[in-house]
Amino acid sequence: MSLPSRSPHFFAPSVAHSRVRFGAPGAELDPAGTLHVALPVLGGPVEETLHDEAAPVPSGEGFALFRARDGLSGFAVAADELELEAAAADLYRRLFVVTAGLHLHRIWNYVPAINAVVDGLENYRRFCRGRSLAFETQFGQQFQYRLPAASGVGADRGPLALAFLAGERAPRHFENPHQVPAFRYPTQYGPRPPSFSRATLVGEAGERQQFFISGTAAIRGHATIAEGDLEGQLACTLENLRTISETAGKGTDLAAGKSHRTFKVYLRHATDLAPARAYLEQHVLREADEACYLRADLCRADLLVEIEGVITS
Ligand code: 3EB
Repeated sequence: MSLPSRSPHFFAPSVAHSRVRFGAPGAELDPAGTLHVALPVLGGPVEETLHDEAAPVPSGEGFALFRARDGLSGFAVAADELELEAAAADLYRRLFVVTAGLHLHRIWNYVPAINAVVDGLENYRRFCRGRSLAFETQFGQQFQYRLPAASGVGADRGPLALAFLAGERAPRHFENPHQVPAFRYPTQYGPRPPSFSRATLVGEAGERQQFFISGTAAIRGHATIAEGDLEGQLACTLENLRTISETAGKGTDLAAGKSHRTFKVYLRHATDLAPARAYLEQHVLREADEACYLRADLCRADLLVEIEGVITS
């Protein structure tokens, strides 16, 4: 296995950062190495760094790619005119080209008009069908075992955009025993299920580990819990975060005190910021943690909040 061919830039002294920047008017790649996405920032940092000592790598697939010591990061934005299912299938096909020979570690999906229904099918479900078929085409029937942690959230403006981390290290993927794996959700949630695992762990015990927790919400089995009740959804989401952390060997305290932790909190209603922040500061966040609050529509119309984490130890 090897990273994509070394570019002439690889040894250049200029060091790039690959980042996602929130609060933009629409999805856009800028040549300096930033993916801009249209999620309003409610609180916390406006940017998320994927790699901060990276070298740009040329890509023939419309991806901005960055090679760093521990892997490859990159972004792409779909063509504006593509229907969402076709856009998802095309973005993922290109993703598999640029990450050939590597393992996918983490994916973020930014889906415009995520809850809009187009020709009788919700956009998120269209996106899921395109993504799932692309994974199956690439990896065959067993593709479920290769799905990395992901988030799939709404953006106020498109086009569809994606950010990823990949690398040579083989990841381990985890499921939450209290949740049906998303890749096995029944068809009441859409014709093809979402394609992600609940968490992905990269690195062996005793060495540097990155623990990626997917977007996590108030879902038990496959049902949404505490409809219309922010505090009830926060409590269920937090239990799910603790369970997936325990399942991956990181403890129910989400490795508090032993790790660098960053959380992103997606809120459907900007007016939920104050109560959500107060709840999380009381129940999970520590002084040393980074937390970013973003306004986003979520993949089920009845979800008010979704939380993801990156825990590095
Ligand atoms: C859920 O548990 C909530 O479509 O990539 C969370 C994380 C969710 C990732 C995705 C969707 C995605 O089903 C939604």
